[in-house]
Amino acid sequence: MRQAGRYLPEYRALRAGCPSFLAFCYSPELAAEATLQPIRRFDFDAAILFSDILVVPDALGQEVRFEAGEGPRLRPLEPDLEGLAPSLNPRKVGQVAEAAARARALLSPEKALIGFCGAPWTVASYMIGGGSSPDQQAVRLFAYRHPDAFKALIDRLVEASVAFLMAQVDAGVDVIQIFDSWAGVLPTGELRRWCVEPVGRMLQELRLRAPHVKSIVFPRGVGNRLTAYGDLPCHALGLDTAADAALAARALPSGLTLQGNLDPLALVAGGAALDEAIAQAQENFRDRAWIFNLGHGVVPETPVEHVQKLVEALRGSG
Ligand code: 1CP
Repeated sequence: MRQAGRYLPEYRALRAGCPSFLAFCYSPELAAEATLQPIRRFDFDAAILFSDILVVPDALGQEVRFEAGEGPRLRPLEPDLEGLAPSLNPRKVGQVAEAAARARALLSPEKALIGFCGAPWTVASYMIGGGSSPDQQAVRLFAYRHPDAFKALIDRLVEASVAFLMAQVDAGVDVIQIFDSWAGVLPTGELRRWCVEPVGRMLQELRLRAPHVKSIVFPRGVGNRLTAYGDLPCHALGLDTAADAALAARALPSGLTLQGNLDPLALVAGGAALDEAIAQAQENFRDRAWIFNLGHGVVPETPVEHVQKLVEALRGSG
């Protein structure tokens, strides 16, 4: 999850040495090191590549900046997509791929390395809106007012995102995850059109080009529309904190692995609240193939000892 490393003092120390977040993402040495830090400390089963979903607009030539304490800022796109390159900057993609190759070489073989990208809808929401917004009004209005231009942007992002993922696959990632963090703001028809269908196209292409690679889709905030994802050719579906895990476990095809969905704030709180949340998750997913995860990113104020305790509790229950 995003910001997974920020609660770790060793990440903050490494990050302090690099003034720009994007420069950090494009440094193969720093990004590989940040990828491995949580594994060294907690011996997790899988590492997630240190990068960001906004590397894709940046590598397509859109200006992207990360302001401290403010989140990302992008120069908003014109409706004609003027200024956007037809394909990703190969040098930038190469640096991310090199980070993945280094991390894979340093990880022990039994640990999985997860590569990722944002889903076209979520990446487009930052490209059109110019930053983060709780209801994503700008991109939703753009999609209603300029459906042809928006379709062209989504198609460009499908292609660029598959290329970005394939560069990571060729560098050795074992699993890819597609983050659709803003899927939940859309009405159901729009959700199918701008989220489910384009992500489905990406998965089909990846299946053809990298049949050995496993895939996880994380459509945050979709509630009972999770069932719209049941037919996608992915291996696992990530559930967010607010998803009804027990209902999802009953409603989704039994061959689909579920991932999730402990509340990141239960991890901050620790104590009885954390014990209860762990027990509840184990109960909810009892009869399913399940990848334990949080329902969203680790928040920076999470005590490191609580993460240690969580790992011990999960391992202890075997
Ligand atoms: O300086 C810093 O440390 C900035 C914090 C940070 C980090 C650590 C950002 C800024 N991105 C990341 C890395 C990141 N992003 C990872 C690597 C794993 C790790 O954290 O170690 C991953 C998987 C992401 C994915 C990502 N980036 C998502 C999808 C997941 C999610 O959280 O929903 C999204 C939406 C982003 C955009 C982003 N990156 C960073 C910020 C502040 C934002 C905007 C978030 C928002 O709109 O609220």
